[in-house]
Amino acid sequence: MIWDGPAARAIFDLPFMDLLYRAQTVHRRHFDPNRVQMSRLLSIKTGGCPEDCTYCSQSARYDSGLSASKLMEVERVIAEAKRARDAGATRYCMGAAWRSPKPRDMPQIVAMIEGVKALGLETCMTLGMLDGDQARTLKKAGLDYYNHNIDTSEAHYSNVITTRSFADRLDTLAHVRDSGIKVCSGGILGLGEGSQDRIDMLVTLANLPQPPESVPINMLIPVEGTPLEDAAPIDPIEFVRVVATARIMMPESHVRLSAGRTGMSDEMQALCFFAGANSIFVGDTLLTKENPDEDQDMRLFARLGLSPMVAHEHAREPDPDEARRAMVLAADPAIPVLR
Ligand code: SAM
Ligand code: DTB
Ligand code: SF4
Repeated sequence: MIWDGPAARAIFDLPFMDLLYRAQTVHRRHFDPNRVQMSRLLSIKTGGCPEDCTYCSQSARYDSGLSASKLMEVERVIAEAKRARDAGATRYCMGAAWRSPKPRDMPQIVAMIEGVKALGLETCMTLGMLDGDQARTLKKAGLDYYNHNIDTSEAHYSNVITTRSFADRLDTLAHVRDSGIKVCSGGILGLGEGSQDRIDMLVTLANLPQPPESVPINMLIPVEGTPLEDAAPIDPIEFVRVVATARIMMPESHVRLSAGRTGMSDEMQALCFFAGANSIFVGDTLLTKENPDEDQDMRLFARLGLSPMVAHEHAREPDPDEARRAMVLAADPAIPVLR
């Protein structure tokens, strides 16, 4: 199913109530609306990154006050993962502040994947750009997911990052997909982009040869010392519109409410879950920045009657006509409801 820009725009621009109703309707066709998948993050290599991503605390080009560290010992990663598993995590995501992994780092990375997998956890990594050989090596080690965000639209990309191109990102996503690793790819809202950039980003993701299994929607965490430290915050209603549009355009993907939840009210998060977000990061630290602590998340879940998704729980039976139906209806704003 190929999405075109005008069809995506028509969905995004629906009256808010119609948009949310449609998103929730699509969501219920594929997922249990009261379950949310939970992943835990660990920074296995922090800071000192050569890339110039203007939002990032870990770029060596900006003084965010972060001190750089070396790649973590395998034993320590496994011990942290075990703690996370014992506390209920089902997927473990490991992130490194690299442009791409160096050949000398690969054996250590492979050992981490094997060790974390042996604990019975799903594994996810985000290590920057990969070539085909690297992707195959990670797959062979047992990696389940690879996170690699396109971050924003192609048009806005060079305003945010100049040390690599949008096409480089798509190349890595193709290597990951071809290797058989599941794809996690999304972006950040609040990078000075306009609503058309947000829609274009979703069109790119939805039109990949196969949409990502997981689509993180991050809200910029403004980091002091980076060029985006004073970026204007995104309107929460606009944020929810993006989540709802992502849900309608990628009905079988997990839409992940990622960075920035400490800057969201419970009500905003509830609207995001209603709009179809069904995955979060748990634990009080993301890679370097804050995240709500687990008590806070458990209180929110209790208030909303949400419960954690168990490992390997997937979308309901695929419905090949879903996206087509949404697109046809989007072209006719006189029809407010999906039937
Ligand atoms: N270095 C690797 C890369 O960029 O692909 C992996 C780690 S990187 C920190 C992972 C993702 O975190 C980025 O692609 C970006 O979308 C997100 N991110 C980084 N800093 C952020 C911030 N301040 N606010 C929101 N999201 C952020
Ligand atoms: C993603 O999209 N968000 C996560 C994960 N993928 C690796 C990272 C968020 C990082 C937030 C900023 C920080 O902690 O430094
Ligand atoms: Fe490096 Fe990733 Fe941060 Fe960009 S987002 S500076 S590549 S760690």
